[in-house]
Amino acid sequence: MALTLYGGARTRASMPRWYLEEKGIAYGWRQLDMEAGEHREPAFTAINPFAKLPALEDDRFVDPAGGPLRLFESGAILLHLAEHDGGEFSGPPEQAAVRRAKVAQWLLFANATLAVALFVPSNREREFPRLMGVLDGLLAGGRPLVGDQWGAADCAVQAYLAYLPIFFPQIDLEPWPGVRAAIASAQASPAYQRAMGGR
Ligand SMILES: N[C@@H](CCC(=O)N[C@@H](CS)C(=O)NCC(=O)O)C(=O)O
Repeated sequence: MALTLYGGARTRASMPRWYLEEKGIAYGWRQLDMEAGEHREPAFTAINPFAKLPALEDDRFVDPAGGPLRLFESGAILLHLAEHDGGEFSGPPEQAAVRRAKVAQWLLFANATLAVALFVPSNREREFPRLMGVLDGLLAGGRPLVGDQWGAADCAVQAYLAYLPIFFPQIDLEPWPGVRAAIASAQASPAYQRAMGGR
């Protein structure tokens, strides 16, 4: 299998896994037993020295340092998949460059800005409503964030938003119908349901 995704129950591996499932990309799935500390064992720290999930092995590419390409960070994994499997950056080079830059922007936003607003308690009061207000407007029409097809940017942003009812059911999403629709559309996707199956 060219692509092997390493994940664990209740980890962000569900994000690239959703992308793979949604796009119908063939991959192997290795679920590590985190409670048993499998992610800290040398077999996995050879793939991600930080011992965190997800990680991806792609043996279509040879790392000049040796072995197949090994990637950690869900955003980097999504960007790689968007490029080589999702066909998100095909077409005229200038348009492809713009789409690639925008996808990178949304992946970084999701992982560095949105995730922090959600999961760092001190940010949840001030930063979170500010981000929700803007996202709500951007998501309102149900259009993809980049280009005209659902892609890595939508996957990352929707996956974090869909954590809201799971981790913070007390947060009232009533003021943000666009955000609620984005969550509902993720939850309704069979590919998302399969990716979240291990939760
Ligand atoms: N920014 C990283 C976060 C990775 C991360 O923190 N993964 C958690 C699970 S969601 C993990 O593996 N934690 C295990 C540990 O820290 O021991 C990403 O998006 O991939």
